[in-house]
Amino acid sequence: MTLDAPREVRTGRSVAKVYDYGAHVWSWTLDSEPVLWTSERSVFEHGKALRGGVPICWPWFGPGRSGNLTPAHGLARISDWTLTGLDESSGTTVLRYTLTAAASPEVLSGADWTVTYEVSIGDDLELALTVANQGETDFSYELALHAYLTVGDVRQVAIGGLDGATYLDKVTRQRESQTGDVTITAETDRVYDRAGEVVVTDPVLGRRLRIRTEGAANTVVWNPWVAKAGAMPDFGDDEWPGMLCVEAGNVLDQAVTLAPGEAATLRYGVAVELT
Ligand code: TA6
Repeated sequence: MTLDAPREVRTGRSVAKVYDYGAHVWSWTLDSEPVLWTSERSVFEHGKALRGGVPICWPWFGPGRSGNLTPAHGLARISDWTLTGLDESSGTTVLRYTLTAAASPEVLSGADWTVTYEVSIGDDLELALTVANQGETDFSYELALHAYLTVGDVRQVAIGGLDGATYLDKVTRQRESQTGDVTITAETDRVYDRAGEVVVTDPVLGRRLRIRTEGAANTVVWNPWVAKAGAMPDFGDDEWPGMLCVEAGNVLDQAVTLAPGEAATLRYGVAVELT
């Protein structure tokens, strides 16, 4: 079943498209320049993930901590969220979405929870996702805002802010320590044990993307490179140089456990600076 058309949000400098499906921020342009990346090969079918924008990975990341959970990255990104608010003021539009155990028990069974997601579109993009435990028992989850960013040539970008951080290299399955800026010279799939501020310097597009996060323990950096891109039907073979995922989350041993009545918020913001 094809998806309902996305909501289009226009502010002074921004145009964004957001699907209620997955509460998926699909595209965002600032001064007509794409900041989020979208694949021309993405599918738009209920039950399948979109390829690009900012997928919400919840309540697990990838195959989950056990390594055998499907669908990859959990069910939140392929579920119908409810728009519960839309506010426009002084050049910023805020969309509010909810996903609840009552409406979507299959997403995380055996617990009573509400996920609220605020998408703020203006001169910056600000995302805030809150998970609340409304039940009588603890529950745990992994979470990531899996942002796909547009870059001029991923082979020429420098990713600052992770110097000295340890990381799991999911390509080699080794734990490593980062020295200096992260550069992309092959398939790259790393879960860093640090979050906060990351700056993607893009000499081809003449800009820096400044990413600020709160409530995250991990930064994930991903580019599939040639072979992985060629193996994904919803990813064009020649698209990989133009994209870079810089994700914020709480994954693997940084998964979150909420006691009854507790809530936790993950924030992810992108600001564009011309160089
Ligand atoms: O965040 C990086 C990653 O976990 C990669 O391992 C790769 O699987 C990517 O996510 C995309 O996952 P998806 O299920 O959307 O194809």
